[in-house]
This record gives sequence, structure tokens and C-alpha cells, in this order.
Amino acid sequence: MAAAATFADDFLAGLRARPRAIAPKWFYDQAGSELFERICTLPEYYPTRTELALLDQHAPEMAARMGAGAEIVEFGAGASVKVRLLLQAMRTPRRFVPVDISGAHLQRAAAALRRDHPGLEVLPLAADFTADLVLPPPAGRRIGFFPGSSIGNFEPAAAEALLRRFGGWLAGGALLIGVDLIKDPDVLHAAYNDALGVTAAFNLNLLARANRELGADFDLTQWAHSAFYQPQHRRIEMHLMSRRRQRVQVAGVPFDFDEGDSLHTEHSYKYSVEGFQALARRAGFVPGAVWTDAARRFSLHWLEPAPGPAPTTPQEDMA
Ligand code: AVI
Repeated sequence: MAAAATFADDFLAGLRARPRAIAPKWFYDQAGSELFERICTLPEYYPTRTELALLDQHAPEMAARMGAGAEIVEFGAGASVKVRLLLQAMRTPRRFVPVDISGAHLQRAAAALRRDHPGLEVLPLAADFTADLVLPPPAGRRIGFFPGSSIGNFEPAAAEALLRRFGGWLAGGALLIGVDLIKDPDVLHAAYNDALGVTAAFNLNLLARANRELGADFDLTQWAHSAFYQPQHRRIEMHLMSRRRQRVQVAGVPFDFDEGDSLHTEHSYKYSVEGFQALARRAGFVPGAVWTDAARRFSLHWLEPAPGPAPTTPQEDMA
């Protein structure tokens, strides 16, 4: 199992790398998590409301597939809003295990869930599910829940490796996973370049976080948010662009940037339903039901680990 890298290690390594790149998991400190919650309410950001509508409409069918007394493990749980729709539809859910890298955020959400579901055991785990997560033995049929198309933030090989990792935890259970679909590039562009600039603030918060936590001296007015659809790879690319030639200190180390230099911060891959099912099969899952909205913007997939030993492929870096 890979050790969890620290923000400092990853940030410094990312600035030294060419192309420069920081893993998107570092967006989610307290301020970043709050900004992401605001993104989810923006009119341009269709994934959240579309997925919520799908869950609202189909939760009874999803709950029936889970069966009575099941346990839900949510990977990257955040505010745990979506899982509420499942918990309400489930017959006597046994336990809810929200896993998130942001501990404070997780505890608040867990306390609210305990209040609203007094009979439910809520076991929050502050961990990086790509690296250092150790799950307790299942308390019921274990259903993994990975909504929001967070799988799209992993490179395809890493996404496959992550699904395989999930499969190892879900023997005899299933995975319910949200996946954003390929669509009109204008719709995608607007979703990552909102009029209020919340996505820009979310992206720039990575530099603000480095200032807060690593004693860096990024001048945020000298960096620009850039997000665009790259049709060849079917992904949104997000970058921070240096507006001028500048030197920045991070943890006492100087880094030089030219005007137009990019710091890559996120890929958000979009899939076809068939393309995602093919990925899931390669990761050792048997694809089941798929729920999509009428405009086919977003999909939710029911996947069951194939019986027998999990397929093995070379270890991928999932960060
Ligand atoms: C969390 N993840 C699926 C979001 C996405 O759409 O890729 C993160 C995000 N980045 C910019 N806006 C939202």
C-alpha cells in the first residue's frame, strides 16, 4: 500500500516536475471544500443537480438492489448530501462509512447524519482512499458509493486501478458510481468557467492554501484560472497560468515562472456509457443497470465485482 504523500511533498514535487502539475485531491482543504460546495449549486455546473435528480428518481430501485441491512461506504464523502437519498430509500441500512481526506468537514457531516438517522451507525474515516484507507470488516452487504464523477479526475489507467481497489473491498457487494458523460463542449466549457468566478476561486485556492500551509508567497492577482475541453482526450483541463514573469518562494525554496507558464491542477474525464462500462470490465466488474437523464448529461452505474480472483495489472499511481 502506498504511503499518503503530504501536501508539502506533492506541491514541491509538482512545481519541480515538467509539465508542472499538482494532484486535484489537494483542492479540498476547508476553504476548497466550501468552494466546491458552492460550485455544486451553480446554474452552469449541471453534474450535481442532474445526479441528485437521478438519485431522487431511482433511489427505490437502487435500494432494492442493495437489499436489507446493507452498509454504504462513500468514497470522498464531502457533505454527504447525495447519500441521504439512498439512506431514506433503503430498508434498515446497517452502517454508513463516509471516507474523506478532509477530517473536519467529515465530522460535521457525520454528526448531522446521526441526528437525522438515529438508528444508523455512522463511522467516519478521515483517510485518503487512494493510499492509506483501511476499512473495518463489513457490517452488512457492502455497497461502495462514489458519486459526483470524481472518477473523472483520475487518469484512465489510474481510474482502472482505483476501481480495482474498490472491487477488493466490495466482494459480494456492489459499487454505485456517478460518471459525467461526453456532451456539447459549450455546456462543458460553461460548467468550468462559471460567470461568478467560483471555479476560478476554487482553482486559485490551491495557491492560497500553499500560502497558508507552506509559507509560500503566491500573489493571487498574478495567476489566472484556465479551463477548456480537450476533445481528443475527452477531458476538461484546468490550469493556473502565470500572468507575468515572477519568482515565488515555497517553504523557503524559490521557483521561477515566465508569463504564460502553466501549473496543471485537474483533468476531468468525460465518458460514454459504453466506454465507462468497458473500463469497469477491465477493472474486474460486471456492469449492471445504468441510469441517465433524458439529455444524457450524466450517468449512474451499478457495478458488481466479478466472482473469482480480481484481475491483476501493473500497479498504477492513483494520485
Ligand atoms: C470533484 N470533481 C468531479 C469536479 C469535476 O467536475 O471534475 C471538480 C471540479 N473542478 C472544477 N469544478 C468542479
